Amino acid sequence: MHKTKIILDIDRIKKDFPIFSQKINGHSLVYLDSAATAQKPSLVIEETTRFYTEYNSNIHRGAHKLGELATIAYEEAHEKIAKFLGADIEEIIFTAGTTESLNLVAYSLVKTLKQGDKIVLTEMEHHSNIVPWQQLAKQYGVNIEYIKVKDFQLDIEHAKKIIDSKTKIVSVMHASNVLGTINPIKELAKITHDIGALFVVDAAHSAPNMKINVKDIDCDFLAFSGHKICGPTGIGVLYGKKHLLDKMSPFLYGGHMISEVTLKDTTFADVPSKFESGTSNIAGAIGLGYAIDYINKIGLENIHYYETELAKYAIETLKKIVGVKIYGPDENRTGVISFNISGIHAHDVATILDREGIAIRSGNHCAMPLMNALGINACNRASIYFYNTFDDIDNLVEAIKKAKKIFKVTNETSE
Ligand code: C6P
Repeated sequence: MHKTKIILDIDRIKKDFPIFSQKINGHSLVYLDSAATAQKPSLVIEETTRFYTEYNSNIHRGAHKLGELATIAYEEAHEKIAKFLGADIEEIIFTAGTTESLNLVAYSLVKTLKQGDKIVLTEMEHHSNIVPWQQLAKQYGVNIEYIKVKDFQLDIEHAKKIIDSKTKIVSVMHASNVLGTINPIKELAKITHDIGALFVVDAAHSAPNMKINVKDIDCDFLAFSGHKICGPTGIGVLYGKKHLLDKMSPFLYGGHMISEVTLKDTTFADVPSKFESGTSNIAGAIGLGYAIDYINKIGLENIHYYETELAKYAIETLKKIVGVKIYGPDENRTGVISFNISGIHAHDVATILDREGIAIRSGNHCAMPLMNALGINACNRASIYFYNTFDDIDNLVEAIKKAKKIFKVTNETSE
């Protein structure tokens, strides 16, 4: 019997997700890969389908009824996201996902920097918060420094040292998609603003798992993806402070983002349209709006609490298996648990678990610099969301024991 205050009716919640009604390799699906992408509730699937079946139309263009309905639904989605983040509606830009949001910020900001200026990132970033900055920094003669990771946390003393008068942008993930670590984002925002630089937050892994308020964090920009928060793929969000977005030049040029076009020149629309060029992912935005409704109904505080309890149980149980090494803090974390089993390659572990109907991710998790800092090439990652159960963790543990038997890894094996 697991000792926890049950605050969510998981049996009922699970019924909202059609994917759980099928068998995978003859087993009930144990989905522990939500950090890669979360499952979708019927509400999101049905509302996305309803857009296509009942009012599919382009937005902000046609004067006809369908166009009006689609525009209203799309703008409602903007509004839902704004409320979700504690932002104003003009501060919310729909993108294809976190990757595009971070590219947009990087392209628009780095070209305003001078040779010798500095951007500060961290060793634990996802590639999408490293590669755009790195490639642009090369082009504009800008330097990049990385805050070090120590004991699965950001080394704040190191951050204070490298965020200096040359620093113009600091971009940091709120929560790690590998370690689960929740970074001290408000403290970092303050350190950054004290020297007059801009603070960007990659919230891809925090927005699905904990309550966020952009005003409270006092970030200048914040990005997240729809698919990690039960929404569709191919839709994401960039929040930016209005006065900063107003000053920034567009990222993509074309239809919708203009005010006036002549053969000589173009003036641009106001935000957010200035950054939403072409035909948007209308169905995706509407679906994301409904995903946010669904998450709000369950409550992010409840989700975070329940996930933390499950993660605590998983860590305690996994630690009892000889040869299992966990990469991540015990506390102040989200529900991703990265680990290796001595003597078995991560990909082999994931393959054996799959045979048991258990989905986890193995590899570098789009965080090669972090893998280097940890001294490994790859690891397994079980990522928990609110539809997981204590039984899912027990199944994971049993399957890991089975993998050890298959690979004849004895209990005497040292790490
Ligand atoms: N991480 C994972 O398995 P996109 O792919 O653009 O939706 O999100 C990129 C991204 C950026 N930052 C963080 C912290 C993320 O977790 C992700 C997505 C997935 O960890 C897929 S690579």
